Amino acid sequence: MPERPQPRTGHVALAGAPNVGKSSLLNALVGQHLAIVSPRAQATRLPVVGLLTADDTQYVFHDLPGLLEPAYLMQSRMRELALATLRRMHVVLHLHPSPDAPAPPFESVARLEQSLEAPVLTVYTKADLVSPARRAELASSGIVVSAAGPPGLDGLLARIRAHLPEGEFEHDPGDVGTQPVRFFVVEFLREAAFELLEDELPYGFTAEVEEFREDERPVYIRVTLFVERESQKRIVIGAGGQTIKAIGARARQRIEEMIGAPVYLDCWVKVLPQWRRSAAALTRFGFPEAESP
Ligand SMILES: Nc1nc2c(ncn2[C@@H]2O[C@H](COP(=O)(O)OP(=O)(O)OP(=O)(O)O)[C@@H](O)[C@H]2O)c(=O)[nH]1
Ligand SMILES: [Mg+2]
Repeated sequence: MPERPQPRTGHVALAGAPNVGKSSLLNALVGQHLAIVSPRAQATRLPVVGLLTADDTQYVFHDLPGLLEPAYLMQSRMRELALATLRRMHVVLHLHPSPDAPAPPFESVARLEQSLEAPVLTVYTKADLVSPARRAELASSGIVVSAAGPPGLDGLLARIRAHLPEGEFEHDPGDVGTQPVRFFVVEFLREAAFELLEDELPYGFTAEVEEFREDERPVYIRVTLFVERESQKRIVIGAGGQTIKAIGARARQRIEEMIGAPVYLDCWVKVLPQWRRSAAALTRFGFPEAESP
């Protein structure tokens, strides 16, 4: 009898510049809308973990915030978190949009001082936006994918799998995410803010779960939405409360899909000036302080 192959389990980063399609690819890989997506850059602030267990292989994907030159404290913490995650991966996928190929070296995109131990695979995203001939050309220097349909993701998975170590699964094969529902409540509110608020507003927007009563039906979730200025608070509330109602309704729908139960989402808005530049506020909102080297 041939021996059963050992299971493989490994950690895989989806990394690259902002807006290249990292979160969309994560969602396509795990088959669920876990990570928020927006046509506007810098939607992802904190890594989102997505799991795919296929036969004897468990892929633990880490969707990272886009790598950029930080302009203020929140962006510094986003970058530190992304770099710390990159250093513990088995494989790093460097995502770059097919229409903007070729991809620059990952070291220059990430401005790494030391190269990574893990292999870096170039992945050309948004392949549906280029011609079949161009896709064939790009396939000689990278893995060509689209989150919007074919080309399929099986080729990508096969390429990743070859680099994953043998080892037991770390998570239940049926699991898709690892982070608490509270994390996704904030994310889905932020996604609704990207969809419904204009200009700079979504960038100064975040939320915090104050109360979560999951044994009740509907599940009761009370959140505070934070903005940086009084004028923004008025916009978020909207005439007669219509904007905050719309934001809450969109987020609630996503939360209900995730937990499979009806939800009552109770939203309140507060002003927290300059929270993106405040160490205390950022720590409170889940952006860890960098570990000292
Ligand atoms: N046509 C097409 N559009 C895509 C594809 N993947 C992503 N997009 C679009 O590209 C935009 C950015 O996608 P995201 O997945 O949010 O990109 P990201 O790299 O996670 O962005 P940040 O988190 O902001 O760094 C969105 O408008 C997506 O709908 C794709 O395969 N094809
Ligand atoms: Mg993203």
